[in-house]
Amino acid sequence: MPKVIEGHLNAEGRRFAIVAARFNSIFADQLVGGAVDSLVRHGANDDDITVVRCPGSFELPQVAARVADSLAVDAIICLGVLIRGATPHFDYIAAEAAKGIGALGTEGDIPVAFGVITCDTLEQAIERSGSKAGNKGCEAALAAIEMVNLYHDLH
Ligand code: RBF
Repeated sequence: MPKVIEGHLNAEGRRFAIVAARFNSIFADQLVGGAVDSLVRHGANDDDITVVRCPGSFELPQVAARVADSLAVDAIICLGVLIRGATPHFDYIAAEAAKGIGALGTEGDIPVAFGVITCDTLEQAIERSGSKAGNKGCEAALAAIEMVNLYHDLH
């Protein structure tokens, strides 16, 4: 049998920051609720979860970088909702968010989860923020829990 190293899903005693964009807040708030619920149901303490709000998904990497420097947390969960409009703006913001959040996770010491949904339609946003396609905030929180434990085991 090969040796397998993988993080488990126990969030007990871990500290998390959720950095969430306010844009498209009907959906963004649902992602925040899903992420908090997921963390608490996996053992995290309410007091160990800090939610930081920023204007839009473009700002997520900027804020998350400062959160990584200033708050003593084990992982950061970035949440945002991008809905495609008539202009290419969506693509610029999505690229900046993905690149910046990815770089922070690669270059920093703690895992940074990418819970930004990129939707072509309002219906897709509804589906991904707590209906047919689940809640992507929940899924990002699970990824963060797993990564915290994985990094712990890899030490
Ligand atoms: N932020 C989002 O999180 N989701 C969006 O769908 C979104 N669409 C935008 C569309 C336009 C035309 C503009 C100007 C901004 C949009 N933003 C969106 C906000 C963006 O992430 C950022 O907060 C602002 O550009 C200010 O830096």
